[in-house]
Amino acid sequence: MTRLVFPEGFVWGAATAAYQIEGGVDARGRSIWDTFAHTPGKIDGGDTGDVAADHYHRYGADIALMRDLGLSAYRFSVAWPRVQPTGRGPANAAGLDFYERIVDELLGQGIAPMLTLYHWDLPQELEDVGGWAERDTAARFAEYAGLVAARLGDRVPGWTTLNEPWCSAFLGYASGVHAPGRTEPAAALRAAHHLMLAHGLGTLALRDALPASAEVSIVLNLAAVSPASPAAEDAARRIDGLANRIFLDPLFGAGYPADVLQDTAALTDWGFVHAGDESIIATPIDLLGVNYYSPTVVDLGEGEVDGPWPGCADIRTVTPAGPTTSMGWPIDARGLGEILARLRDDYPPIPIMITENGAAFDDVVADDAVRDSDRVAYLHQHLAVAHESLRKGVDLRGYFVWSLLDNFEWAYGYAKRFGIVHVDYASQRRLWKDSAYWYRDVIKANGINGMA
Ligand code: IFM
Repeated sequence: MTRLVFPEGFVWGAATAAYQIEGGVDARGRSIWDTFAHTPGKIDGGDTGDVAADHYHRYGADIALMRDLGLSAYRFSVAWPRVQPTGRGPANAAGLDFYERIVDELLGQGIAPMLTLYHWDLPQELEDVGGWAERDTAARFAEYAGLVAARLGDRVPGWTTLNEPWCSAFLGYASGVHAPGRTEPAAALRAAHHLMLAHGLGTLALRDALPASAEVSIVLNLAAVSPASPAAEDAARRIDGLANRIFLDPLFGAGYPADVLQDTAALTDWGFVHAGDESIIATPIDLLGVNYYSPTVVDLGEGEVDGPWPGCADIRTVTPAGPTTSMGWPIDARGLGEILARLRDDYPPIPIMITENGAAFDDVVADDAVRDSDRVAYLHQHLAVAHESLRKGVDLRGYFVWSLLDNFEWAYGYAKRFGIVHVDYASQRRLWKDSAYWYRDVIKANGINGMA
């Protein structure tokens, strides 16, 4: 059996996000996800993140678990309303204390903290005055970034401004399946721009406060888009514009793509993009995070009512034949390779990390074990593609599994389990799934077996 060995120093990590695992809601301000989750009918089973995996109280044991896995890095997010309960004003010291404890504990265990400032939990007071559809929210984000950096900048080597602005803008403001639950396609495009502006302003604020050695990044959920038939080629171009190029082009200095502006002209004149915004968005970063789960296949046809793609009511996404995860997402690791190759070929050189990759399956606990061979196979396939991409010249520096723990999967609540460690929500007991043992061995060997 061939061995696929990763380069020395390759970062092996796991990722989580504040609202999905922390709980501890009484110690912070309210976010849009508190409001959304407590609105009847929005989340499967009426679940909320009030307790989640109770990481707020159990972070010490969870970090010991990370150490036992052998992680070299841990990607987590800071809940903005813990730091600024209303989204503006001075820092709440107790909120920053909590993240300082996490960071110090990680460093003590030899695990590099990789901190994300925004993984979707906007303070509710900011949404009350318009949320991401309003320009001022970008300025508020930069202020918040500066506060976190002032406290933790001396110890945290990796800083991410935003996680998946596509989801914040288009699931939050167009399809409304995520908080704040708005179905206003024009506002979704405004939100996309203000998120990117927040990224740029946030990067500038971080640069002011951080030592030169700190690395700043953004994490995008890029899509490998393909047409279901030749007739859908233009549809694929339009979806590619809204999934990928609307973020990547301004990030790398090319400004918003002309075809995206044209495709969405019936919704907005893009007057919310002010002179100078695009150069702020293009402020250089050190690293690009890529989250990948499944490919996107599109066809012409009636799209969803209130779909996530502004101006694309004539396009639908289709699920190709083949295996899917319990989310109904097709399993096809080739999309990851396509995205990495495209970044290598079409954009300026930049180090890349796969900052999320993983799968939900219907795990069963039996005899104190979770035999999740489906998840192991999924991770194995994607790591093989990551290795192949390295061989083909992609500057890939690390891989983070999503997720360390089972957690609150947004609109699906606790019904979907992405963790390599099982969480029994009644007892909060953690149980390593087979995938956790497998990942521990991968990390130890710094490699995987070649695919059969
Ligand atoms: O759980 C989410 C995460 O918060 C962001 N990326 C996708 C994951 C799976 O849906």
